[in-house]
Amino acid sequence: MLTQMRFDILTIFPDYFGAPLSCGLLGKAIAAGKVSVGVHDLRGWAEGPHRQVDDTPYGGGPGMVMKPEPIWKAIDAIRQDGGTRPLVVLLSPQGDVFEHRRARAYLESGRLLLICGRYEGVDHRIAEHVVDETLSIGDYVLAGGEAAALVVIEAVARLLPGVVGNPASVDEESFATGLLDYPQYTRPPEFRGWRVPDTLLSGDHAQIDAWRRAQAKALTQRKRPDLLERIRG
Ligand code: JEE
Repeated sequence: MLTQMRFDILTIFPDYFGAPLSCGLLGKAIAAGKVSVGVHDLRGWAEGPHRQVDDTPYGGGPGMVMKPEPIWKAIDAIRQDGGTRPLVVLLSPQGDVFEHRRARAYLESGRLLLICGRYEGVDHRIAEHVVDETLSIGDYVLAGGEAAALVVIEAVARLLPGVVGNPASVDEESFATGLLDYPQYTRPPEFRGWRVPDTLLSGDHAQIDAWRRAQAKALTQRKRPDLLERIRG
């Protein structure tokens, strides 16, 4: 079982990653040496006085496309340094949709290089010939790959042993079990007339477990029947 994870990020906005990598669970995992992240400025591999990383699309159309040469040089340089060769992932609206199962596979790889485009995306030759896979975090359009890269890093890092406080919680959570979470409550027992379900106040743990299982199942049936289909196969 892997106990450490290395992430490399290629971006034209290295500053974007400051706060997210220093706060909360991820910040702690990095401080503890369980996770390491290298943020690489693509412009360092761009040519000319303007360090140009984009150009107009062949065939016309709106916006700009990221040039292949700086991205290829950067990937080649980043994957040479450090021990293990990374799995190279390009964030893109056209990618495979990110899910828990893939987060686990990324953890097993030990090292991930995340390529963040901007503008209208990256010259297709990079997706076809250079990267190992193309990934989307969902069916909506972002302004670039950076926010998606953070989503992937957070989802993978929390699967490392010791990153989440209680390790049992990682295996029991919804996308590991295939069910949505049961509803959670805390004090007070009554708030503005809204009461916590009596079962949870009963102290009867067999009854509480049964209630939670039933709630999780009913909620999944109502909101995500697709998840139940997948459990049944
Ligand atoms: C990487 C550039 C911006 C905006 C045009 C959009 C027309 C690219 N789940 C996810 N959503 N978006 C991304 C993502 C967005 C990116 C880049 C990832 C690099 N952009 C961009 C608009 C368009 N197309 C789709 O419909 C057709 C293209 C992402 C992830 N991961």
